[in-house]
Amino acid sequence: MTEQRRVLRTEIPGPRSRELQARKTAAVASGVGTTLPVYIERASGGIAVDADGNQLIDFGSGIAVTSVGNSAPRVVEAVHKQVEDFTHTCFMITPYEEYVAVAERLNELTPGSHEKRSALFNSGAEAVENAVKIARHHTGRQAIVAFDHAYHGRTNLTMALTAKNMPYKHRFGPFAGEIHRVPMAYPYRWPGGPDVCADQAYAAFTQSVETQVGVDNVAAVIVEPIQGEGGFIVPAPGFLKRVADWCAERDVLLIADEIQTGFCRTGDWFASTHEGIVPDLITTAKGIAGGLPLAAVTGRVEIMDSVHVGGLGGTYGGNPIACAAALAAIETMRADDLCAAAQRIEATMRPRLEALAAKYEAIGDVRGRGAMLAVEFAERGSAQAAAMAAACHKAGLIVLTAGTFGNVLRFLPPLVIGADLLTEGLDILDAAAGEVL
Ligand code: PLZ
Repeated sequence: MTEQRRVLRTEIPGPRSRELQARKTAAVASGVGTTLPVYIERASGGIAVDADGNQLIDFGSGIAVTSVGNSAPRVVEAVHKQVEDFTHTCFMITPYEEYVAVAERLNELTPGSHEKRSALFNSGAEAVENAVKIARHHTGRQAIVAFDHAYHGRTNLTMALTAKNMPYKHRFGPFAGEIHRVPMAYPYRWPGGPDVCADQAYAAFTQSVETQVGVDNVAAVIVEPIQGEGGFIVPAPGFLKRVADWCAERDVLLIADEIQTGFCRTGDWFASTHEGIVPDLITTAKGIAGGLPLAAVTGRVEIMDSVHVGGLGGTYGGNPIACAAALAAIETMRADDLCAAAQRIEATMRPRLEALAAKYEAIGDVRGRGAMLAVEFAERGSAQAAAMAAACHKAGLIVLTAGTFGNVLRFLPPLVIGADLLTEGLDILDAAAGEVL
C-alpha cells in the first residue's frame, strides 16, 4: 500500500507529467479532456502517486468509482485469481457463476424487498440505455421524463436525457426522441425560495407531464436521487417521494439512476433509501467494482422478465474479471462498513464546509450526503470554482467541479481515506479559499 502521506516533489504537474501530456496532445483526440493532467502511476487509500513522485490527496475517487480505494486488497486478490482462471467466455454463450453472484447481491442490496432480477453491462450510459429499453418494452409506452440538471451519459439516448448542452451535447444532435424535461426541485436556485420548492416543483412536474406529454404515453420517469454532474443537487425534502407516489398510482415506472450515488457513497447502500422511495428499476455502475468497468440494471421481476430472451445483452456485459472485482468490492463495503465510513466523512467535512461558507460570501450553498458533498458559489459563472480547483490541484489535492453553471466544487473522497488525510485536504481547501476568494 502506498504511504498515506501527501508529498510534493515538483510543481504540479511536474516535468514528467508535462512530457506525457505533450504525448497525449499528439496522440489522443482532443475531445477527451483531462481535469488535472498529472499522470498517475500508483494509487491506494486516499493517495495517488504521479509520474514525478508527487503524492496527491484524492477527493475525487475517479468520479465516485474507487469508493473502496484504488487497488483495494480484496479486489486485487479476486482479480488476480479470475484473470488466471479465465478472462472471457461471453455470458450469453457459456455463462459463469460470478455474473449470477453479482446479480444475487444486487437483488439483495438494492431498495425494496420485492422479487428482483438484474442484467449486467459495461458502463453507466449502457445501463441507462437498457433501463429505458426495458421500461418501454414492459409498458408498451415511449415517453421518458427527465429532469433539469440531469446527467445520464454521453451515448445518443443518454445525451438526450442529459440536460446540459456544453460540453455534453453541443452539436452532437439529432438526439433520441420522446424525452421530456421537467424542473428539478433545486432548493438553492428555486425562484420562490427553498420553502416552496418541493410543492411548486411537484406542481410543475404533474402539470407538465399531464398536459404536455399525457400520462398514458409515459413509460418512465428517470431521476438521480442526488444529481451528480448537475451539481450534487439534493432534491427538496419530500419531492421525490411525491413523484414516486404519482408514478406508482399511474403505472408509470420510476427509474433511479444511482450510478454516482450508489454503493455506500451517501452513507447508505443507495440514496433512494434516504428519500423513502423504492424505484421500479435502478441503474448502478461506478462504485460497484472498485474501478473495473461494470454496470447493472436491477428491477422488479415482472418488469425485467417481460423482455424476450435475447433482447438484452452485449459481448462484454458482466465480464468475469469485472464481476470478480464487484464481488470483492461489495464484500469490502459490507465487512468494513463503508456506509458508516461515508457518514464519518460527512461528520468531519460538513462543519468545515459550513465554516467556509460562513466566512466567504462567495459560497452560497453547502449540500450533499455522506461522502458526496459540494459547495456552490453564488455567482453562476465557473471562474471561482475553477480557480479554487486550480489552487487545490497545485497544493496536491484532487478535487472536481460540477454543476449546470460550472460553479460547484464537489468532493468524493474514497470511503477508506484516513482521518488525517481528510483533515489535511480540508486544510488545503481552507488555504485555497484564502488565496482565491
Ligand atoms: N448516470 C448519474 O454520474 C457518469 C461522467 C463524467 P458512464 N458520471 C460521470 C463524464 O464527463 O463523462 C454517470 C452518472 C450518472 C450515468 C453516468 C454515465 O456513466 O459510466 O460514464 O457511462
